[in-house]
Amino acid sequence: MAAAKKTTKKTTKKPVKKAVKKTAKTTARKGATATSKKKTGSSAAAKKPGVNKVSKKAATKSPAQRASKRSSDYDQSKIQVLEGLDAVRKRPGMYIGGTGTEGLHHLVWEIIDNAVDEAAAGYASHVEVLLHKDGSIEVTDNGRGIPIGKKSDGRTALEVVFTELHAGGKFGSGAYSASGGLHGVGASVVNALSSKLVAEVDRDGATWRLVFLDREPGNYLSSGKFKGTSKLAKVKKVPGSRTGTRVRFWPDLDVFDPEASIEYEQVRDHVARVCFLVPGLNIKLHDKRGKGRKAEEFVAAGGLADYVDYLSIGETVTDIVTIHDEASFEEKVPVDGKVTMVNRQCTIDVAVRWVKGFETTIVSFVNTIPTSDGGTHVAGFERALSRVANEQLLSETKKLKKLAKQGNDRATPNDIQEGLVAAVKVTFPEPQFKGQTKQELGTPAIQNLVYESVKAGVADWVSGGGKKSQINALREKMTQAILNRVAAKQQLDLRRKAATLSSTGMPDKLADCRLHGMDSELLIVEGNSAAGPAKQGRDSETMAVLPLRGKVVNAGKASLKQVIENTEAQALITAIGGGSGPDFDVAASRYGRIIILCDADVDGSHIRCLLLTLIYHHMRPLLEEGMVYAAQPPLFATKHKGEMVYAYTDEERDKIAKKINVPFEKWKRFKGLGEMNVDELAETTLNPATRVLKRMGMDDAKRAKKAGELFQILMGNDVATRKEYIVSNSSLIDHDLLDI
Ligand code: TSJ
Repeated sequence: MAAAKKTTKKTTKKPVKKAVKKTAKTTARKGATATSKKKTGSSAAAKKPGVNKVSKKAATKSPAQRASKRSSDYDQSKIQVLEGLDAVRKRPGMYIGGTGTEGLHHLVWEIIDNAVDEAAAGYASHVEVLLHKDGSIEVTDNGRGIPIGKKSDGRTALEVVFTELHAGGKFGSGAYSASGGLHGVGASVVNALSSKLVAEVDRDGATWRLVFLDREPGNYLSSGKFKGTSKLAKVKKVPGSRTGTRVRFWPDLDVFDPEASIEYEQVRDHVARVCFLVPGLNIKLHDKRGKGRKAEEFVAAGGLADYVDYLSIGETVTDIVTIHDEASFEEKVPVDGKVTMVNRQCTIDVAVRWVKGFETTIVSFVNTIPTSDGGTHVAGFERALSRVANEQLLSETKKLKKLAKQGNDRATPNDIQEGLVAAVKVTFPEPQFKGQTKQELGTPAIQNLVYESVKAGVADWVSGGGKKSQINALREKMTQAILNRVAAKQQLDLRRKAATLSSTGMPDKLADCRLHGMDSELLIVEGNSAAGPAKQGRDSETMAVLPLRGKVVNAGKASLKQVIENTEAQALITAIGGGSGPDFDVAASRYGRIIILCDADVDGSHIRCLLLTLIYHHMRPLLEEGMVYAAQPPLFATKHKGEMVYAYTDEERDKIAKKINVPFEKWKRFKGLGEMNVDELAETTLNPATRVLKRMGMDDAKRAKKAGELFQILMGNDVATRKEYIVSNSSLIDHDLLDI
């Protein structure tokens, strides 16, 4: 599911007082300040104490190369480690989505979320976030402290967490899940993109420190010089019971865009959201940059239900329904090149409510990680709602009966989710993420687990668990959503049709005249080829041209709806402007004459019949008032003494040919109006002084209607009927009806 999907949105709302406690007090600890020497330039390495000597020469070398030169501590494997981090620096976008503000925020979330994970696991109750004036970020928790015991290679977990890419994957379900097991990028990515990082752990009666300078682990000597080493520095003694982790990092200005910045509001939103995910967790946030802000403290007592309440705006339709379920699934995981099946435990937590508005808010999480692009858990959730809404809540709804007959009564996800406020959270180890910024859950098995849990939970609520009045209100809300959608679509279809009319309300293809009144004319012209010359040859003051392009509906046969929906009929009715049917107002007609201009062939007479039938059925007063004419284009033309001479029938041509003594070969035969040039058309059908028109009356129209039926038979695809008709009525076709 894309982030842009309808109105689903990220939780970027301001914390609500009810759910969030604030305090102005701040208790920033000073432990990290010993290493917080100010960075003054963008080329951080050159200006750092203790690095100056090396950095001038080795500026173009990788930290790994520098490290290998500088200290014998570093064996080949360590160089590889640092080169791994260099890969992150080469393509930061692959790990944090970019090097702008968003990417920078990713670093902050990574560190905060690791502390929050410790709290989610039940080991920490307080987290503190400090935004320092020097651009560094410091996060402290009171959890167990990242383990500091030496492993066989002399390195500590603390070092590994910050130097090994995806260390969490390697540690897997082991002890060090905080370093990446639950998270997208891992703390090593933060180190990779920082010029300096200071990690401190309170454990065993002391504060232990490891500094990473340009990703390389070590510590400052008392001289101020930096020494690369895996050995932790014992900073000071603390009470034996005190445990916790503190991480402060300086984003590398060589990596991030100059305009990238950490935005307080965003940090605050992140922190507020995280509080809802870990009930009871207390997070203090203090921005010391700029003029300085008062510290804010966030605590949320409840879980997702509190969150949904916090997100609910306006009057509610239902209470909050919560679902908690546990399930397991199998997953194929590659372990040392071999694919093994592992069993995963998964908990599913959902809180839903509907409010009276129309917006949809679905927030989703995997463990404590927000999945702003949704994913398989959200897909399962939405599918379950669709299922319960359609199969249970809305079935047999009276107001939907009519739509049900058209098979149009199903609620779409949009109908169901109008006014929905929901939080969906799944908790399980090693989730897979998809998408550019890895904010979409990909683990496939999750979809069905969530689907089943939510289906059962919501079904229970609908069939007894919930208040009757609320369930009825929800049914009514969704029913209205469906009805509104269907009505809106019809409206849209109508408007789309109207859009084919120009802004004046007239059909686009109408070439109107400037003056309207008894002396104006509408020329209905068959086909495009004749429309051009007609437009050119007309007197545009009083003559309008409406070309017909598509099929004209047979108004003698069609339903009113079919007529209304016929583009050509619509164009004609609109152009004439007197309305249609019993309401037709002849006085409102925009033209004094309606002139049908069709070819003198079978197709032409068919179209003329259809037009007459249409007028007969829907604008009859035009016929009654004698306002409808058929143009009589000539069939033959010839030149005599520099003037055109026209003939309208074979007989007429023969007569004239004799009289003016022009042989047959010198006559031109028009197969259609389109074959005439502008002057010919103007003279024969447009110029009132020279053209021949035939007035159409009611009788003509009635005959046309009959002829229309005949044409239907002649031109329709019912071959048997057609054959029979032609055999038994051949005389009628030739002489009577066709000659309209
Ligand atoms: F992101 C991070 F790694 F840099 C980081 C981690 C940053 C911050 C501010 C805190 C933490 C963090 C990690 N806090 N708490 C922990 N906990 C552990 O790493 C930990 C401690 C003990 C055990 C154990 O099994 O004894 C296991 C873990 C994962």
